[in-house]
Amino acid sequence: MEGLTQNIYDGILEGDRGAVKDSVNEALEMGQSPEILLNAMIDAMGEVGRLFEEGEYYVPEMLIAARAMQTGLEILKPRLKEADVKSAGLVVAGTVKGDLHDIGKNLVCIMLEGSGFSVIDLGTDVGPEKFVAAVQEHHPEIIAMSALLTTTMPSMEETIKALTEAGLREKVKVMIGGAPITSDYAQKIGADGYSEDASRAVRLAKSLVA
Ligand code: B1M
Repeated sequence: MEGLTQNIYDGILEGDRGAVKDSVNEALEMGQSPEILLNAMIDAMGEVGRLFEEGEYYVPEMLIAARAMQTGLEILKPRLKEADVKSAGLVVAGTVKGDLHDIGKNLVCIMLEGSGFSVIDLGTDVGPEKFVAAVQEHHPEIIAMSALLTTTMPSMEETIKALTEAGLREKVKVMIGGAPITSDYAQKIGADGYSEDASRAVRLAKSLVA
């Protein structure tokens, strides 16, 4: 059984979706607890994040690792629900209005899910009104906004203003990220936090709900 858990860990590090899928299925068939398998996946993703921060992994390695993890997560999801694993918090995520770049945002969502957060992904081109409606409907702990274009960054500030106008700003934390975003910009528009990559986004989200 330990071998299978190790295979899952190694499969994620190597971005080997087939190995992850087979090992997760086999371990579940043998009665392994989904929580133990999830922990192996989270550990592996933590290691991927560390390797990325140290410059040993680049975006392609991080992406294939993330896809491998997503493959494992899809199999585990229904079992985790059955096992009633407590969520670390609910995040509503989206790429802001006018912006169609979603690779980084997807990576952030996968890393958050892999770390125990529940994520509602609103997709791309998400305007302030959609974020506000999602907060009213789902009551998340965190809104996570991504922007890759300098021209779409202002939509983040508009969303924060729209949350304030709807009386929701105190009820939800706002985190932002994306290539043109800086922590100065986050401060300027009144966001609660900024992170420059997906693994730091997890640390930020954890600190925001602590
Ligand atoms: Co476009 N694009 N693009 N593009 N594109 C950029 C962003 C650009 C920098 C390229 C360039 O000119 N050098 C440039 C923006 C210039 C600027 O505004 N300063 C640009 C442009 C101009 C455009 C178009 C306007 C081009 C055109 O049509 N003339 C157009 C706009 C379309 C639109 O959005 N309305 C456009 C279109 C596209 C494609 C559709 C072809 C494609 C997107 C496909 C997709 O996403 N499904 C695309 C791509 C692929 C890029 C580049 C090459 C790569 C982006 C990417 O996916 N990176 C990009 C150049 C570049 O970044 N080098 C570029 C990999 C990804 C993992 O990184 O998204 O940065 P990233 O996410 C990171 C961090 O930023 C962070 O974590 C992630 C992982 O570590 N992060 C967060 C992201 N979101 C976060 C949220 C968080 C926390 C962290 O908390 C909430």
